[in-house]
Amino acid sequence: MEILEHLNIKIDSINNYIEKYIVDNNSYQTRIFDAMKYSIFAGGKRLRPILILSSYDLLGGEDTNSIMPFACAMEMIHTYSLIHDDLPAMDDDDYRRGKLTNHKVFGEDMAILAGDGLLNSAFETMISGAIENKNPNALKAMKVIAESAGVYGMVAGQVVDLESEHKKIDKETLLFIHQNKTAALLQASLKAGAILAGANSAQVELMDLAGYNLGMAFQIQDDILDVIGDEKRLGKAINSDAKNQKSTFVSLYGLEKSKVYVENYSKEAEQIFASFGENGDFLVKLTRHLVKRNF
Ligand code: GRG
Repeated sequence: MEILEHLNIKIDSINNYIEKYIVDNNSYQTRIFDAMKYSIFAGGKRLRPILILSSYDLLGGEDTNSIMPFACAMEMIHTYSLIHDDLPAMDDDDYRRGKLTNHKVFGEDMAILAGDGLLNSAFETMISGAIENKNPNALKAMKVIAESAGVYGMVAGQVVDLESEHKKIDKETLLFIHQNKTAALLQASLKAGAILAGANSAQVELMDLAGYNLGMAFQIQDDILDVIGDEKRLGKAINSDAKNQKSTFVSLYGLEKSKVYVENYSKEAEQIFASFGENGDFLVKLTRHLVKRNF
């Protein structure tokens, strides 16, 4: 099966589960459900849930449906972060996933709450999943996911990213931002999938390293696309980093050197996935697909 066909099957299945987990109880707060659903069903590659499912498969997990709460929770966390990142107080963007940003449609107050709602729903979904499915490793996986999104992970990356606007920063600071803002959720996805499959600590460490390398390649490609990408394909404005005077790999090293960094980081990830033999094929192809993307 071609990678795109494979990905579309996974995306459909993830979307069906997200529908089940975000349920409007038709009470007074209906608008929050409209706002949450607007952004989570606005498209998106569903990369983080796909990574959880794929690493679970890779490490011998046998009941994919039972880990859907964790996969979908990761997408809820990611979508919350996009809604908040687009707010006027942060990056102040008008388009995301090809549609007006959440605050443009629902107002800033509701967009903040939609993000809060999605973040909380992620934990409600995982806890319900853990109780229902009795996976002995569920708590461990939730800890990894929670840490990746918090003040030792994505929030930390966002803090330093915001503080670094209008400044020239050094490579170490840029690596800190990229690792925490972007790679942390990818690392956590691959680790959580492995943990839920009952992998041993050496295998979980390998997933961590692969996630770091994939995450860095993914973010540097994002930096590149912010300069040379096509707005229609990306579903958002380009030159956003320049507008906010952010340092990126492209501003620090130029386009050509940035492309070499993407290639080197992605090769590291691919080698780790390939070390699992044929079972690693999907993740090798996914890595290639992501770093060659123009969307
Ligand atoms: C608000 C705490 C907080 C964090 C925000 C996600 C984020 C951190 C900022 C968004 C801007 C950005 C460039 C983030 C880096 C990660 C990234 C490339 C996000 C876009 O992810 P994709 O390409 O998006 O997977 P889709 O729409 O496909 O899900």
